[in-house]
Amino acid sequence: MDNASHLIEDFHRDGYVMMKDAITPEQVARLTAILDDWTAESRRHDGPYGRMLDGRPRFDVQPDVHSAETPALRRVASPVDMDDAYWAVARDNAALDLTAAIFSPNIKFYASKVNLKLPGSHTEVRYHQDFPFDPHTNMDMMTVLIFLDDVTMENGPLQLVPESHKGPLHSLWQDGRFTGAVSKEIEDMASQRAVACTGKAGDACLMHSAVLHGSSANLGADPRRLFIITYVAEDAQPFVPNPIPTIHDGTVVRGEATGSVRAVPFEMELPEYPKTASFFGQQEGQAPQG
Ligand SMILES: O=C(O)CCC(=O)C(=O)O
Repeated sequence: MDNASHLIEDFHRDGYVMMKDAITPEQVARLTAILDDWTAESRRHDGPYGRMLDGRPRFDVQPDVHSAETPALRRVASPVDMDDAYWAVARDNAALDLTAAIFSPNIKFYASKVNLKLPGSHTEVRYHQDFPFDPHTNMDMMTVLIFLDDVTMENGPLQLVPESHKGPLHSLWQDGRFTGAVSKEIEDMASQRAVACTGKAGDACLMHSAVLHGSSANLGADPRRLFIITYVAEDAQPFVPNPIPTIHDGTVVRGEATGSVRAVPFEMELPEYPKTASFFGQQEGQAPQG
């Protein structure tokens, strides 16, 4: 069995797979240099700022922490709309090839973001599955998390629950409010079973959209920054507007456009379109930001 077959088999069993060198050191250097500039710019702002396609702020910062002295930029929405280096990586990388081998030769780009955990930022992600944020007619949706820094046990690695893609879709609504996070009971179960995804800058974690995952704060001295891309099978059609709108939504990045739809049965509550800069605000129960 060749290496790709191993990775495909591991993915179907575990719901995720780690890939070494998904992008080149030169690409890592270029993407992080751009991110360094964006982080420097964030020092001049005291709250979420910028504008994405739907008018919400593009850059999100950690409340009560972010300042000129301690920048705590935590999210850049749709970097592919701002810089061609990000789009070049999103439209062509080794993890995309593996996604096509796993799901379908025909793959569309759906969304992208950078999640940052800068030292001292206290940014954390509560447990959730991605699919209930972005329901489509079928579940061939891949979240590719590209490491822009070495990810260690100290700097807040992604924690995910192996094989959880075979289980139920969990509600992201708690007590009548869309929290973007699973219930306390599911969270406790998840945190006991989760494994950490660590690796070198340039590596990637490919995660099925139904895998339960979250991550805790960066307790180290080095940043942990991820370029996160969502790809879907070309015949998966969305049920809701894209919460991270992009000029590249639906671009076929592998194979061809067939214009078809494939549907599988499932039941879930529809998500709430975010009113804040990012899902961090939904997870924190923040009031809408302008
Ligand atoms: O940044 C992380 O650790 C997890 C990212 C994530 O789950 C998300 O943005 O949906």
